[in-house]
Amino acid sequence: MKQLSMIGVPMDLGQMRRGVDMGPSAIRYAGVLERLEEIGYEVEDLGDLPIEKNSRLLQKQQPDYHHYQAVKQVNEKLAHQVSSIFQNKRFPLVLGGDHSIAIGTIAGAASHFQRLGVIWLDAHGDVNTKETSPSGNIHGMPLAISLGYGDQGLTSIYGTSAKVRPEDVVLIATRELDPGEKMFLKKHRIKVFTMHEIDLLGMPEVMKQTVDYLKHCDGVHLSFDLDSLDPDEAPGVGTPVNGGLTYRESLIAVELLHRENIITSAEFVEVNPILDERNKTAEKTVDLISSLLGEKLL
Ligand code: B3U
Ligand code: MN
Ligand code: MN
Repeated sequence: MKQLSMIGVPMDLGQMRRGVDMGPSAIRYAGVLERLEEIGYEVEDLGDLPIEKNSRLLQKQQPDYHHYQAVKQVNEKLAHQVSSIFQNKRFPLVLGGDHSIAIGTIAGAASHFQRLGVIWLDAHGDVNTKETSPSGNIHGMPLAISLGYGDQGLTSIYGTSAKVRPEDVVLIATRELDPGEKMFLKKHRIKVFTMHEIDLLGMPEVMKQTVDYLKHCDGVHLSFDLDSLDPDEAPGVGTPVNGGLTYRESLIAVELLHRENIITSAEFVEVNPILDERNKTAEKTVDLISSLLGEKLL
């Protein structure tokens, strides 16, 4: 039997909009456990990581990195948890929370592979550093941090410096990059399939090239930001950007990843029930998780 451990990270301190802390609840409520059991998984739900929060803490902000200490502490705990899930030979599924939690997930996962590949499905690049960030929001920085760029307290979580190499990363569905992020992606020659490439090539070809590009990696983490979908399809996200993936495009992407059997850990982030319509973004998230893990239409 396939074994999976699910952990919720109700983190909303990596950005300034409240509500994304309810993402794990919304995804559970949409039936993730039942769907995974139906496919044949033995699912362990580890519950939610505790996140210390009070009104004072929410007021206190550091201009360069909002809620720095809280984000750092949670990611340290998350990295340990993800690592022990691997030690127990189970598949780690992390439910966000904002995208700052990728710092911990990737750090925990990277410690179990020689070369961890990362597929980053997102409207954004999330490769800001404090020098380039327009917001000071850490959810716009996790990929840079995993690559070893940014604050040393964050890059050194669960193992010193870089967790992944630039040539082992693929961004997909990108359509809103800050000027400094464009420079970063070009400088490090990171593979990016923007919406332009997806329109031109089609998602099946993009996934084929992605799998081929990462074939030398011994593990691949999928970091799925729900704002990669078009806001018409997934309105319940903190920073919606027009011109995104259709629901069908996002599904074929994860279905093909399942067929190739390369994903060794996954996280689904930025679901914000406050901004959603009748939990439809969380319901689509559950469809995506189930398809990634092997659910079939027939
Ligand atoms: N790039 C901007 C906006 C942003 C990043 N990630 C999301 N929004 N979801 C920033 O603040 O870094
Ligand atoms: Mn993101
Ligand atoms: Mn995003």
